[in-house]
Amino acid sequence: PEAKYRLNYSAPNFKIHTTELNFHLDDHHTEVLNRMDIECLTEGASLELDGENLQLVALAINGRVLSEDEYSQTDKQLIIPNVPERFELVVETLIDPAGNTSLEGLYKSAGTFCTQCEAEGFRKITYYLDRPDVLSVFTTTVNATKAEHPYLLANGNPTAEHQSGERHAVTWHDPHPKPAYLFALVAGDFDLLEDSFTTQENREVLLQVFVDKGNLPRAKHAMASLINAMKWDETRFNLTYDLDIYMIVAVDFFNMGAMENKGLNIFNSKYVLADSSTATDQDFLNVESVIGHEYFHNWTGNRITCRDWFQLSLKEGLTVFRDQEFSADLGMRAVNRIQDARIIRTHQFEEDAGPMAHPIRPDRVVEMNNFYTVTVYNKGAEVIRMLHTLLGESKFQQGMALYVQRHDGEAVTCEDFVKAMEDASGLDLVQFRNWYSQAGTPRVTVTETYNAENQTYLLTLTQSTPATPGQQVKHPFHIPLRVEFVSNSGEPMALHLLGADKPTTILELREQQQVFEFHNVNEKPVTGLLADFSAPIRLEFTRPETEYLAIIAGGNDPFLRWDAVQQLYFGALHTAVADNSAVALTPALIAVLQKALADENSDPAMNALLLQVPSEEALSQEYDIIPVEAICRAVSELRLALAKSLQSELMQAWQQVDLGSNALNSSTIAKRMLGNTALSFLALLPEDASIQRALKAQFKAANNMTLQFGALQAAVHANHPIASELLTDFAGQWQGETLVMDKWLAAQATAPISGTVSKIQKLTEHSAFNWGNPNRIYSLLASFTHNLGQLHHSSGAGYEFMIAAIKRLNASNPQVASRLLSPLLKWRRLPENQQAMLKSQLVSLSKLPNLAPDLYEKVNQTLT
Ligand code: BAL
Ligand code: ZN
Repeated sequence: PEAKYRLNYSAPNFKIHTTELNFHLDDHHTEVLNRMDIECLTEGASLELDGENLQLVALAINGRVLSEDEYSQTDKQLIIPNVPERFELVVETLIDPAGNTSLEGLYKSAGTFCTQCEAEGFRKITYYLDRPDVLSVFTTTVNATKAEHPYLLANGNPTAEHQSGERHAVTWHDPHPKPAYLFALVAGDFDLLEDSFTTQENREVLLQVFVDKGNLPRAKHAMASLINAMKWDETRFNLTYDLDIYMIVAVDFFNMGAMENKGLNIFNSKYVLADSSTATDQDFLNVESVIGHEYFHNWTGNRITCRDWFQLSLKEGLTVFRDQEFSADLGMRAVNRIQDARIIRTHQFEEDAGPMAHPIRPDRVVEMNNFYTVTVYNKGAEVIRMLHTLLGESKFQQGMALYVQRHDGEAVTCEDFVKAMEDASGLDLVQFRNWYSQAGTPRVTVTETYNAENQTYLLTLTQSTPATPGQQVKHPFHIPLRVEFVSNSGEPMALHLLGADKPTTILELREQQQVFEFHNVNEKPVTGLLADFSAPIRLEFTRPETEYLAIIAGGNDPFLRWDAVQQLYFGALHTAVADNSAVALTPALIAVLQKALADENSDPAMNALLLQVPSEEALSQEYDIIPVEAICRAVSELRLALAKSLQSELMQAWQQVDLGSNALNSSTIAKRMLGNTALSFLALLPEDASIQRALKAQFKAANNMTLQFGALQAAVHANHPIASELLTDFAGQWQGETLVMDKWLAAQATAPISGTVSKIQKLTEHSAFNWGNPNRIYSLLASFTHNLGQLHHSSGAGYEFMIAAIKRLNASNPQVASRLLSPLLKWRRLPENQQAMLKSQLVSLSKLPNLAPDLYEKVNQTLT
């Protein structure tokens, strides 16, 4: 497979004005008739259409069938050398949707025909210019048997219907020119939930959510979330929906979370279906966030799309930022912010430290599917958030308005977005652009000097970014650091930078080393840096426990207070790992947690987050060579130490949860969060009979999955004596409910207990598992790849099992296989024994005949 380079972009030689598609659906022999109105933009250019796994039936230009010597074919292209200036091209192909296990292009699974075209799936449907900068007006006719496929859907508005014997057909027209990756088609039988939304322009939009038969009640939350998203985008971004109909279809077999096809979103059912007996609070929040995300793409992605796939973060980073703000405005802003920061620190920093490190706008790609990453998405959102921090909400919205005004209907670049922000705000964002071009996690180190006599306080910040593959030298970033100050006794302090008349809240670090000078400072401040996690950086600021305690006591920013506790945990863990000693918690830290738990005015959700000690994976990011066993020992000791020290407070917190209530609002969600966290610690104390009763009582609160699953997971992860009983009961109750059984699989795959590998091996034979369904694979196998201790078990069994699974999936679904491979790319950071075993597994994978480009790219990158 060959790499493509961002700098080699050249504009398309052809424009496809209109695309008329006619599908005669059949399980193994679907006929696709594709009629295009094409204009040649570059004289003499040959027409090179993309196409994969297609059987060409006929080809005609302006009604004349082409003979075989007038075109040529490879396994990836159809080339027609001599074409007129403007012409009609008709391509007829045959495809096999039921045999398409890659779930890319048009496929049939569980009785439903559906499509997934982003990034390059449309070429598996018909020959086309499958690139995001070719925009065309699509008209689609879907023809299928009526009994099995009463609903025939495509993008835009329905314009005609036909009946003919056992078959019927519906024609759809989408007036908005779009690239092929936004094309969608669905044919199947569903239950349908309908509602409507009146836009701020007073247009009525029909809203439809299609779900599997019998699931209608589980679609209500998705519909409510869609209405909330439409309203929010009008209020906060002044962006209004533009078609008469908006459809969401939930399907059970889907590689991604969801897809923003114009007017016809196709969703993984996991992000649509939710009721309190089968979905956890987190599932409800995820549905809201993903429904919002896909809806927000209508402007940031669909109306304004990407010029080429290197620009993916143009739409994804921005849309993740928008969905984060949506969830924050509707729910728990501080909790969300901390969870988002945790994703960056755990998973994005890992990507930056590995062989596939890439900037949010990559420069080189072999398989585009490999770049739907936490870097492009989540770090991309952090980059947008930094712009928001530098510009402020009002200027940022002016920048958005200018971006939309300039580029509506176009396929553009990240540069176009930054330019709009720059022009609207008047800020100089030249250096800021390094965030788009440079990979890696910047480290910022801090030193401080207080001069009591002059009452000056100097804060010296130094930045450096480690080399990443292909980028040895890094230039300084423009880093906004939100800052707040407290006194040693925990009182808020206002500090002024030299010459400033307003108290300082943001420091802009631009130099490799920069000194910030504050005047009239009457005592040495305790500086809270990186408030709200204002930049995706590592902060290295060595300070005594007393300073963290001051921030916890008097800090205003929830992220900083949470992070202060995290830093104390990290400190205890580092010492235990370095000295090979038992984890020691200081009395002051225990007192902080006791006080928070006893405080009736504290937010239970924030308390839950304070109690969540760093995961093994999070701690591993702190080491160049990961001492796997020491990390796992230390984290488990820390959990046990907290359970013992806080037992009575944890029991009290648990007792605050109303086991009989299903109410879904921030306050009840927060209490259940804390209750479940408390129970997960208490379960570590198996000899206490009251804890066993608590686990059973909560498990039986069976109308609420948050509670039931919380009890199950607590018992399983603690290896509590009642774990196997609860697992059996849970499976008995939920057999056949695939999304619920996914949780059952995941709880076992993530258990930090020995023997996990052989258990998972057995579970692949359980009826709840299915090698053909991405959700089952993610629940069991992808979850396992985040189980640091068991994946990297010194026996090597974890590696053997995972590489065998990846080899098995190579042919059937390489996109899913490739996702499983990422956590195995860090072999160079493992202790010698594991390093050798994992490397030899990776080498054997690299030699697999017909290795898919998705896997080839990663394995090649990590071994060379
Ligand atoms: N565009 C792929 C799915 C998503 O990010 O919305
Ligand atoms: Zn997206």
